[in-house]
Amino acid sequence: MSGDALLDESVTDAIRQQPGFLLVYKFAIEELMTKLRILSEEFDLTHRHDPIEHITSRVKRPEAIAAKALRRGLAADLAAIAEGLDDVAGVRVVCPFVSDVYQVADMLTGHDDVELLRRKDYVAVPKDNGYRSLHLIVRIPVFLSDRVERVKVEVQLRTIAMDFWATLEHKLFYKYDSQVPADFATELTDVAALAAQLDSRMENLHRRLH
Ligand code: 0O2
Repeated sequence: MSGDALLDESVTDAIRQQPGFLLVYKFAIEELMTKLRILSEEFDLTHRHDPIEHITSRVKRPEAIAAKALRRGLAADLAAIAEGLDDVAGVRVVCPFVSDVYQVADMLTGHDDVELLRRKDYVAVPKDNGYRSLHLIVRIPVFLSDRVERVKVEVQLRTIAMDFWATLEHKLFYKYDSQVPADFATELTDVAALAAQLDSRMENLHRRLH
């Protein structure tokens, strides 16, 4: 067995032997989801517009954590992984309009107990392949029976059009092992530009009504 495979296996074993490691990420997700649901319902009541279409979440699988830790050259221990990986817990917020993406991000990071560690705005500056989303790395306290743990969560905020593109691109190519053929890549980037146009036209309609 290669050194990499051994390292991979020792990380997945360590995670499995300590179920509490992933549990705090699950709790952090639950807290964030509650915050987002409250924002969604309250904003809808007061502004007659719900800025959240739907929310999904996931805790990364032990195998995927091990693979990313290996790619990042992290030590094969859980403390190094908790420190070095930002997306063990992930929440994806899909919004109707681009303005909602920023509004939800501002409302969430305005909470006293939500610490913003990093903000990557791939809406303002899309990735070369056309990927657009607003990424926040936040840290929130999880109150356990004997201690408080401050847990990192990656929050991805995007519109329905951005989600459509990213979901299908992920299925087609993201993490594609071979080189993506150039004409396919160009086609996908063109489609991303179309999705951006749709967002901008729908945003205009939304502004005219609100
Ligand atoms: P998965 O399978 O979705 O979990 P960095 O923190 O900047 O060193 P990292 O962690 O790659 O590097 O951060 P980045 O660029 O913010 O990407 C984090 C996540 O955003 C990815 O998680 C994807 O979910 C999503 N993402 C980023 N780029 C793309 C893209 O081009 N296409 C699609 N469909 N999704 C993208 P993972 O763990 O890479 O993947």
